[in-house]
Amino acid sequence: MLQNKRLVSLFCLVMIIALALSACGGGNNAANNEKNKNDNGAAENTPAPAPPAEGPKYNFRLAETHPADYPTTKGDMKFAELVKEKSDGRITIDVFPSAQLGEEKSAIEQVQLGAIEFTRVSSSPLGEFNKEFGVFSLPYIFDNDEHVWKFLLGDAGMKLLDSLESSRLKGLGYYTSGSRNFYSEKPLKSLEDLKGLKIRVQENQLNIAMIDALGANATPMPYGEVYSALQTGVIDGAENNYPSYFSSKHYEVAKNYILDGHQRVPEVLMMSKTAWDKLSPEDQAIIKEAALESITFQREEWAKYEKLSEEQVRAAGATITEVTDVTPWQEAVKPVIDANRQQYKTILDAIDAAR
Ligand code: BDP
Repeated sequence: MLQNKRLVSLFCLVMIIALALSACGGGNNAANNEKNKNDNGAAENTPAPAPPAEGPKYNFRLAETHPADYPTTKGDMKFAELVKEKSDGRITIDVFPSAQLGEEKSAIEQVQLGAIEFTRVSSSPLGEFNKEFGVFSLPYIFDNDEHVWKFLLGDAGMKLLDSLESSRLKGLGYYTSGSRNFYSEKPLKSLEDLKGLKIRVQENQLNIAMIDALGANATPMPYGEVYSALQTGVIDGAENNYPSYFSSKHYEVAKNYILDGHQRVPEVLMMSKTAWDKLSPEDQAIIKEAALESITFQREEWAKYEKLSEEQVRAAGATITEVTDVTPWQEAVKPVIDANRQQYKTILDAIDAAR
């Protein structure tokens, strides 16, 4: 009797250990969980369809600030589509537009922690997490879009993207964002008109210095709060490119737009370094390739939407002022460039060389 009891206990112990071992082996990442589900599913419902491809399955999330029809979101979706195609359906990425997963600063933090796997953000808030990216907040450093892209796609631009690794982020590619201009409900015909206005800026210290140098007062705040801040008079104005000015409807509450083109701040598509490190080299290559391939599509979408935005805001009655001579603006912000030249010397030299 005693002997039997001992045997039963021993059997139970062996079973518990076996169960514990199998749980450890299969449960340490989402991909394995997913794989186990399929294995179980296949055993229950025979005949099972053949799995689409060998290798682990992943379902990732991508945080995006803009709405679904905005060119960056379209770029994200193209990227997701290419990843799915290249992985034969093994890797899927769900794009969450309209800041559903949080405003950009919070999205970056969540991606650093690995709570969200991907995000597309502006270089400006990114500059608070990785100093190098602050360079894009320096005003008037690029001549035009061609100049920006010559730099971004060159060695220095790609090295800059790689530098994100030190901030627990994996830079995948850049998207375009045109040039940024000031707007206000108050008349904006010249640099003089900007004096004393309270202007919302992206959350980056260099923007505050730039606004000070232009004689206005900077109010950093998340993008999603700008419309009501303009409406209630908490701020007098803001600054952004045509597509954002249009899609955010800021033109409804700030109808004067002055085309000084002070910044060209690239958009960055990136992944959590933690999530990246868990991928096989083959899957990493799929993600990197898809990101780079989606750039051309995003730039084409941008060109169309930029044109449409300009037409729409003009049709809605916005007053657009061209700046024929940008020299006084550039002179006003020169102290900001001078104060930061040393810190950004290598990148600024590369930007100059791409001219
Ligand atoms: C837009 C960028 C977006 C930023 C926004 C801003 O595409 O990522 O959040 O500007 O001003 O141009 O915060």
